[in-house]
Amino acid sequence: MSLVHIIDVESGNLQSLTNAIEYLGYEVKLVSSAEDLDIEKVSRLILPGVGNFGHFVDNLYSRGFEKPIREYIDSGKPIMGICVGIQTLFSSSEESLSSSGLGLIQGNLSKFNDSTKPVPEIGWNSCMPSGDLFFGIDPYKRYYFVHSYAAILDEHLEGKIRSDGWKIAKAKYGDEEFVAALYRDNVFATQFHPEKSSAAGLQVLRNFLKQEHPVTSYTSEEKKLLANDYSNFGLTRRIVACLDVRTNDQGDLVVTKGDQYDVREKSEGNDVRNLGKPVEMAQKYYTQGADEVTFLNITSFRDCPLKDTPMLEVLKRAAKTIFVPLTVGGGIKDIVDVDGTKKPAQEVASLYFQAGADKVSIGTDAVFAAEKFYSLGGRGDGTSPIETISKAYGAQAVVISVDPKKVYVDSPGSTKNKTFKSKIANEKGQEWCWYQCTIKGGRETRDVGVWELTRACEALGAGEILLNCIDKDGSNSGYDLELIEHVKDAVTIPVIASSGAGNPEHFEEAFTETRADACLGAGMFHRGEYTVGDVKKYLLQKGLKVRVDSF
Ligand code: 1PR
Repeated sequence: MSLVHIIDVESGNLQSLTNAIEYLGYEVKLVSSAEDLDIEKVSRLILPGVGNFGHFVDNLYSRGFEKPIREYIDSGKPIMGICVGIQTLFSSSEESLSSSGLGLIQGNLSKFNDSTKPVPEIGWNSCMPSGDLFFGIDPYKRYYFVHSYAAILDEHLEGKIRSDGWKIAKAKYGDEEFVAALYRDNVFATQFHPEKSSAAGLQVLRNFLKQEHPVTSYTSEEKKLLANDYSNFGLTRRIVACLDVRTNDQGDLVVTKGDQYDVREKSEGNDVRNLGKPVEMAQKYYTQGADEVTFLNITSFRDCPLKDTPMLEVLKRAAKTIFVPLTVGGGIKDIVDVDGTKKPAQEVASLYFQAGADKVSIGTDAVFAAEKFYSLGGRGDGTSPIETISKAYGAQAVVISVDPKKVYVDSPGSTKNKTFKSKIANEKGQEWCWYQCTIKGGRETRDVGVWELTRACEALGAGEILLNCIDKDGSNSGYDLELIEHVKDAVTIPVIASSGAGNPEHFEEAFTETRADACLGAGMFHRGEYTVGDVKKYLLQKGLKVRVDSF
């Protein structure tokens, strides 16, 4: 079995990458200190990175990796950079002006323009067709991107990179073209995450490891169906499958599903609804084509010893065979372990990242953080889990899970929170409304609106919003479209619509009538009424681009 070396400077996606390479039949050795990088013995080297450019390159240099990496590159043996790994090949980034990259490419990285599209770019994009793509990168397949900064191309930068002998795979996010992958001699790098890009990404990784450049051909019909369009900034419509997980009365960890968050059967002894086993169900949705899988530990407010958290084991097992992004939520907060030791939220999150999670989602603690943000006059003090996790792992790793309820009022003056006039009046004829945030899975309401909460969390460093709706949860009546637009008006980070999906039409409705960046489904998938594939096929028929790995 061949050995692959991965540079380990504690960046978030190492476990996922390790899992993907092992799945392809290779052995992995993580190298966390420069002394252990014996370049004579290395035949394939990977430089992965996530999070902040400065944090990553400074860490690389302080651990003495610069010299051996340069020597390895000079030796002519294959090296591959991933995400911040590709960025490290450039000279600098607007993200951290005081830090320098390796400078193999004399160019700067800059931030996407967020006045025209959500930033970070999170989702499945494609490379633009061109005659000289490499390592089997396929313009009709989709790859998972998650980043705010990129080598954004203008004529000057593109000309310079090409004249230095690099081949470029270009992608387009909204109106900006950027470097999706690069290749010259023995150096290959991708801005996307092949280890999180399902079968298409694994293929690219395999091609690099084997040093092969296959080309897939398509019929003109297939090309028409699969070709990218830019109606959603170049991203496919992202479908997320969500698993609410808890222990039932028999002590088994089960996937459950509530109606307005009530997960107990109305009859038959009032048991917790048991819809299946978390890992098996997650694998099923991955096979059906889910673009992401989210696990929510819905009884996390009950404390349990950190290392025994059953969700860690779920994540570890799921991440071994599921190669799309995994999010885990529930209990991401500062905790006091049973032996009395304090564990900061960042440490809790890091255990999940090490287990294979790509993002953590924060519910209850996000409400507390927003309340504090406003009490400090609109700023954070650096201590909230949103701030600490975002600083260490990047904004893209921090999702805010919101559990709001609609509240009608007589007039906007009736509350300090942002209101709007709903098209759906209540039984009293009231039209003005706001959405009140709750904590502990809807058990307690707080005097903070979803508008205020999401804006505060964005300012504190969150990268995405998972927008549930207690009124709609489990109703099969479609998403709350007004709520989605209300939140899209509040923030520029991506918003995942959740709660209420009952059929494929509801996904189409949310994608065409709102600016939802992704749509999440739970009950309709768990009950077997529709598969993720059914939803995707329907959206494709309606002209909405989705990721399809195979027909
Ligand atoms: O507060 O940070 O510990 O996180 C707890 C997490 O658990 C939060 O993300 C919260 O949303 C979630 N949660 C808590 N209680 C429940 C419950 O259902 N009793 N589930 C719960 C939230 C919402 C979605 C659901 C959609 C789609 N579930 O995950 O899957 O509403 O459902 P549908 O498509 O069937 O309508 P913390």
